[in-house]
Amino acid sequence: MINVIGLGYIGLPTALMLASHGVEVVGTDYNKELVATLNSGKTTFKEDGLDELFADAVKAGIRFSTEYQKTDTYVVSVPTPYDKFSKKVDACYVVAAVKSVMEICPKGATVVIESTVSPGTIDKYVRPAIEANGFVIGKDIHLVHAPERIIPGNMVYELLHNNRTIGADDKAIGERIKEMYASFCQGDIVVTDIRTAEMTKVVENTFRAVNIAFANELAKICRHDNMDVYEIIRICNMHPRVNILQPGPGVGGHCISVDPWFLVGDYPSLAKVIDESMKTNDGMPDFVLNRIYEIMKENGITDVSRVGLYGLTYKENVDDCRESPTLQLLESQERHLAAPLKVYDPFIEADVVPNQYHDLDAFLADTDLVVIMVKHTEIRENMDKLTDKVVLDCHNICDLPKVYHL
Ligand code: SAJ
Repeated sequence: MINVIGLGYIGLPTALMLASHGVEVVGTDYNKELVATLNSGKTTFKEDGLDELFADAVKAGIRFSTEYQKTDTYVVSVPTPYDKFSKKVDACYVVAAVKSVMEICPKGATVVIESTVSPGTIDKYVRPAIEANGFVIGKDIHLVHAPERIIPGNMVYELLHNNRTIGADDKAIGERIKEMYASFCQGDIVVTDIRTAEMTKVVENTFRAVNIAFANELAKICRHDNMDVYEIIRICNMHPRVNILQPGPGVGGHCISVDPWFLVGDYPSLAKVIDESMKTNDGMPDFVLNRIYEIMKENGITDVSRVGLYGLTYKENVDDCRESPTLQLLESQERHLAAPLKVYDPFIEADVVPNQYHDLDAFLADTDLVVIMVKHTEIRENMDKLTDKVVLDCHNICDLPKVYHL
């Protein structure tokens, strides 16, 4: 039996996928409400194909509990926040989960860490937490790092099809865990050492962050001299070896906007390109605020309460607001003691920020300047509703008379 610890955005789909492919699984989370929701037959977030996968896993016998289980294999998938000041990973949840596992697991158990950690975290924090219980790693407890790669918005497909990395001290244990993932994963699974696995995960997200920063920097350069960044990127990308990403109002989510900072935190004098890239991305919400100000002036809009932000999530068609550019923009506004702008997002039912609307028409009725912060399908399908508005389109998705860009 496999005990998956942490039933969030990664742990839940992983547990469901294992269970629906014939593996006996118990999912554990310390959040009683979350476990109660799952036990009542409901999923805890929206994701394409998740409800169907959930139904299959329930049929196959998956169980959810707040208790850690006594078994031979644990998959730890808990959050790894970072310290905003030092930029270093905060491994407290991983360490707490591993300590709880140590209190219950039998000798010979394997602990798989799926959570993203910075290179060296397992040596520095996880091994001591295991050894503190008198266990000898490699003899009494086996340790594996299997970072995930799935992208919110396409998680179920990517869980099945992405290649994976398994880092293990012991090749034979790595191969055993590879078999476990191969129960559902159709991609190639590489077995390497733990340190390499830690580094690859962070490097993958850093690669994307740096490339997004390049696109964002181009947007700023092009704005300065009134050039069309989208046309320039489109033409450059026709070159066989150029593939520039898209500029946007900022970078959110719990991965691309967080993981590269681990390298900056650990190697401040070496990770220069990464540091500048992260600053460029983090500066985008302020850049959007400046654009809003310029566009208001140009259009004689004096009442800031007539400005509305479309989208609150960190990207399109997901219900996750973590580190979202809209939240970053509102925070920046608040620091300047300004009244918060109006906000609407079809994916967010709860009240997360002040001045939040839950109906597109009501939101639009109260706004003259609409800022498209997120390119949800909903707004793409309702472009006609924006024809009499001034629009700041941060994603280059509208073809309307009064459109401004980044
Ligand atoms: N973004 C841009 N321009 C682009 C692409 C993205 O501004 O051209 C923005 C998005 O709007 C969003 C942010 O970047 O705010 C991140 O979105 P994303 O779709 O690039 O990535 P995530 O954070 O949803 O998922 C990433 C993925 N990593 C890579 O593609 C290298 C995913 O595969 C990882 O599993 C995930 O991080 C993770 O959990 O680490």
